[in-house]
Amino acid sequence: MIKTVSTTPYADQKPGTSGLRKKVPEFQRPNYAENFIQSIFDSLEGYQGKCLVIGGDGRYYNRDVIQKAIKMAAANGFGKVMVGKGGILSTPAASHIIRKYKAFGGIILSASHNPGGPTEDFGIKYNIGNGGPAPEKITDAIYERSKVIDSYKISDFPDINLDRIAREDIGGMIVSVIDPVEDYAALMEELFDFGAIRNLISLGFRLCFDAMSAVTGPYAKEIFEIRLGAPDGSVRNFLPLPDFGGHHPDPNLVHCKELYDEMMGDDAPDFGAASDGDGDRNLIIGKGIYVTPSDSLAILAANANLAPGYSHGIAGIARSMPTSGAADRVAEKRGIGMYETPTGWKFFGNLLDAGMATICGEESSGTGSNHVREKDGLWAVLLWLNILAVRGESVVDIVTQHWATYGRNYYSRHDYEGVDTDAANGLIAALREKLPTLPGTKYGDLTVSAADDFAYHDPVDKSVSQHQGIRILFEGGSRVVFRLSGTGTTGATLRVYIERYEPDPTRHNIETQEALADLITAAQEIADIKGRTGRDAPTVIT
Ligand code: VG1
Ligand code: CO
Repeated sequence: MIKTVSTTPYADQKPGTSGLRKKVPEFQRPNYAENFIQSIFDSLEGYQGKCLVIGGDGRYYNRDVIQKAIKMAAANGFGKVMVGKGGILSTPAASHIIRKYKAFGGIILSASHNPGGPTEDFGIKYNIGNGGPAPEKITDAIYERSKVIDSYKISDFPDINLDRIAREDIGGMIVSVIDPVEDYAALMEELFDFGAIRNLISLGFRLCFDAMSAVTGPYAKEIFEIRLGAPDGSVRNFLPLPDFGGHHPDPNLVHCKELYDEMMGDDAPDFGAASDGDGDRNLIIGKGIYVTPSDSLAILAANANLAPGYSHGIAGIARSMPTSGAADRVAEKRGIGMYETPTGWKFFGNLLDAGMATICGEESSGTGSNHVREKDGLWAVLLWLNILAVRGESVVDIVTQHWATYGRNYYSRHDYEGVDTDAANGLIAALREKLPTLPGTKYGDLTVSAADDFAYHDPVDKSVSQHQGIRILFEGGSRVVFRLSGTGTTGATLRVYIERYEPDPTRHNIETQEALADLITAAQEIADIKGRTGRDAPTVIT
């Protein structure tokens, strides 16, 4: 039976960079999740009788919201729900399932790299029929709806058993509990030369993948150990846990310090990698070398033709604005398109759909291609392995040769987490005000050549997205970028992105923070970070 439940709106359901993210206790407020899910449905048209994909990263509260979402989908008239066994679907796998089965859309339950548990983070995101995150037009509509919603619809059938693969008809709607790994693993086999990678591994190449007790565990076990023959134990922390074992499932040098230390040690494996809570990010570390995500994007784009799925070359590259310009040099040399978008994967969807970009990336450890419409952690790892298998060289050799050919973009991001929200907003507002006066100003030996507030004009649907980050460019091509995070749940996070281009190969071995030291000082001065936030130093440096 369908019930219509009356509700009162919440004022804080504005989706951020990647869906709505809040602390679990906030999501547990009466009707909080229901309001948001109904607001999603109310913002869509034409889904009657169609299929909705539902899955999440296995974090605390995942199963509860999945049950609610299934019952609400039934009450709202969907004809079918496909849900991953155990409530599990990595973000890229969900994107693939939506595309493969031509679903109307999907609901992904994740707060990605944010910690999980009863007092930690949870999130809900809607993806459209192309498999990608809903564009701003839809997320804006969801937010508007959430501010006035007064009822939601839910069916009162008992909870679905999520722990076995089955297909049931429930009050006229089909619920199909599917294997979360199978379709995704098959797609990876189509794109990459598993034979070559298997051969590399059989010759003694050692790889180590840390699933961080998050969603990629079952995928990585199946792909690396079973299909590619890596020895048992190559995949670590492979069991998805509701609290990720108490860690942040964020594959950066802070939260993957153990792996990093091991990769820098004497007996290091040849290749180390990790992914985040929902499986869309990647960390790549070669023996003795960390590969920055911006460099990784450029190197993957330059070598993608070595993998069967990209053997005909790539049409273009897209990167988020704060991502370094390393990929631009590859695009320039190849004579292919290069696109600069705001932060967040939703901005790549149109370029991918239009065939303008094939490979996309973000400095925040996100890389992906037109195989799905999300960034994809395991995809990036597999493309690296495919390249390593074909070239027969080490990661460090491939990276240094890339720099020698294209020059090196020294790059770092400094995050100031948990800053007072008003202080952070004030800092950005003050910068914005200062923009017209900055060109020509000197900071040490650096002279500002241009400064603006990045606005994106989507070449496909012509939509415009304003205020996507403050860019300050210096003479000679270096730059710093300031923006506030749209995924955090406590206070504000100020992100400062710092970049310098160095063409001279004899200057490619400087320690990154040292190579960027004058820009770091300039950034602190221009934004008066200490004066406005009280912080002497960033919380996280990547
Ligand atoms: C961050 C990253 C951004 C990424 C987003 C979602 O956003 O900077 O590049 O797309 O997270 O990734 P923000 O607004 O906090 O800077 V995930 O893996 O959290 O879905
Ligand atoms: Co993620």
